Amino acid sequence: MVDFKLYTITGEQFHEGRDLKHVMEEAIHGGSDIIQLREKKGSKREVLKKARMLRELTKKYNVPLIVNDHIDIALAVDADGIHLGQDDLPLEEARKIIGPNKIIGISTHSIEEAREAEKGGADYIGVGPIFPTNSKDDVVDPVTTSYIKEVMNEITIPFVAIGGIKLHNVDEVLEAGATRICAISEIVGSEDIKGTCEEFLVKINRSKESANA
Ligand code: TZP
Ligand code: MG
Repeated sequence: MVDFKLYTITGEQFHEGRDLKHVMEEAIHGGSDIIQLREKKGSKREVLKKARMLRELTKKYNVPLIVNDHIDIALAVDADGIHLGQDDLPLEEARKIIGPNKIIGISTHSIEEAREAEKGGADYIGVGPIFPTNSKDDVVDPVTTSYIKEVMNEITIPFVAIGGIKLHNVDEVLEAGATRICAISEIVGSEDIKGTCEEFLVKINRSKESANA
């Protein structure tokens, strides 16, 4: 079973000229324990090139690599899995293509979507956007932390909270019950990427300890 605490997704519009490899390597050095290549603009070949580079990087550190949208590219570079949204290839079809051993993550915005993903054999779900975000086009309204509570009560597969999560508001997300956090802009747009990841992890770990106390 896949498990992780801090999920970093690429978002080159926030890199401010910094190289993709450098940015993601800093996130890994800061403790990010799963990486997603999310590339909405490039040609297949450009995305493939980035996926190859990130595969090499994540292998070096033994961190799972997930590719957003492109099942063919995920297979071509032997990524650990794919992440799909509600308008992408349905889970059942994706599973047929990618096989039983790869990770499939599904974005969900409602408990109905979460139930469907769980029933269909998703390995984890994204739960969000918790807060408003400018990192995604056509984003739905924030689902707020109340959706986290619904998922906690009912869904047994791992879930990761996403959308507008920053160091200044992550405590609210953790208090609602999330144990896995995903961010784009707060991490890859940070001046100190490694330090930002470390700070997220301090908060995640503190929240886990108090939940277990
Ligand atoms: N899916 C739901 S919200 C979101 C995605 C990809 C964007 C998250 O980016 P940020 O910068 O952490 O708000
Ligand atoms: Mg998608």
